[in-house]
Amino acid sequence: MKIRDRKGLGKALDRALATVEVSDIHTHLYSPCFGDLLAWGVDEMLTYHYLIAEFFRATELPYEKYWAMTKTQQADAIWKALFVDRTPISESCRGVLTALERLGLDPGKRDLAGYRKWYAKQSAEKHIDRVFELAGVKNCVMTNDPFDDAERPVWLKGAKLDPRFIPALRIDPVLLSWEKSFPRLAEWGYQVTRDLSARTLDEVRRFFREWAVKTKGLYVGVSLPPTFEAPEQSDTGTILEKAVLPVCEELGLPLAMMIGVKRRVNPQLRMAGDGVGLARIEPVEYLCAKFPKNRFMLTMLQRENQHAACVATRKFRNLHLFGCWWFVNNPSLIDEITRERLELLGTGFTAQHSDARVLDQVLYKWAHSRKVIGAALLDKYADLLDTGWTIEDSELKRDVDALFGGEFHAFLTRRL
Ligand code: RAT
Ligand code: ZN
Repeated sequence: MKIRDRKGLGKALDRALATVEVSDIHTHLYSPCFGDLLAWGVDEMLTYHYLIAEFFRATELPYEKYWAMTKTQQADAIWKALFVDRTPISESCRGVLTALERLGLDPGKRDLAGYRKWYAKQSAEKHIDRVFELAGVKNCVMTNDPFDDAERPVWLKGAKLDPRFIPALRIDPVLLSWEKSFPRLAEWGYQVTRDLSARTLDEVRRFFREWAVKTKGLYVGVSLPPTFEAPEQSDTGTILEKAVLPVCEELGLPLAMMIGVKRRVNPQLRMAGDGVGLARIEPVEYLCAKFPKNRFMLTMLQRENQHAACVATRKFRNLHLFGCWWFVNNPSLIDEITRERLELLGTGFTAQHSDARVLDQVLYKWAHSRKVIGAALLDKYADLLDTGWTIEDSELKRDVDALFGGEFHAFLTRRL
């Protein structure tokens, strides 16, 4: 069906956005076979680290006192400070309310006890079905770290994955802190030493290969600091070029680079204590040019890095830009970044990932992003109609599918 005007466009776009089945390509969710690692429920949402950071600015409670509380007490304290004593206007707070509303609970009641009661009656399996269906998400990519002591045993005894949860191998410990990590590799039977000798690098490659095969990871991922450099004469530089990228090429796996995080700028906040910094784009350009047979994925944390990331993506077919990550996953910035990307890349990128750590968060992250991305798309299509170009319903659906996961999955197999 041909779309003739902005009104028709709005309707067709709403339909496409409502029916698109999202592939959520970076989350911290786990298949149910990992047991308690899959977080869900209202207390988990309230104690999300994004909210913990906001809580500490709204309370006089000493850090240690908060960390000594039970999860329920922490959730109570956050609820009181951010939802009762203040208006929950921040994106992370609003997210909790959207998720509750999507589940049929009434945020207007402000009834934490009632929400808890409702959750207590749900089973994990049914809740997963419900959340995926309500969020319009068909699958999500996990973050699987062999160094995680809770996760590793599940892989070792053979994880029986729910197919909606797709693995991705996370490699931060080996790539970023070799000095601390090599003794663990040695403990697990790899013949490694502190210095990155040829024999050690051989074994590091064996480690990556074995875990990539064991997890059947869709890609290999790492979060990098703003100071990330390549080429670099360092343990990280050597491991990256001599172990990670060769194995990625051999197995046809992209390396996802998430650049810009400054870990623990306030250590008292623990995992809520990370900050952001301006990164250089040159390392990305160097890697894409030097390793043309490798695929790379890129997301950057600082707002001021977004434009350079788009331009680098234009230059390399082996680079895929994805998501509005963490501190830029806010409506005002998603709006800006999506428009910038559409203008520079057409539909050749992944508009969003959720980064959800709590299952229920996919409800709000995708609801909020759909709305903002939809508004940006509407304007862009309207500009096309103004030229006299015509647009079919089916083309619009094709584009939306591409932006919400289709383009990424095509990138995985596109010939380089
Ligand atoms: O968004 C987050 O929850 C962050 O804490 C990080 O996990 C980040 O997304 C990462 O994957 O390093
Ligand atoms: Zn993440």
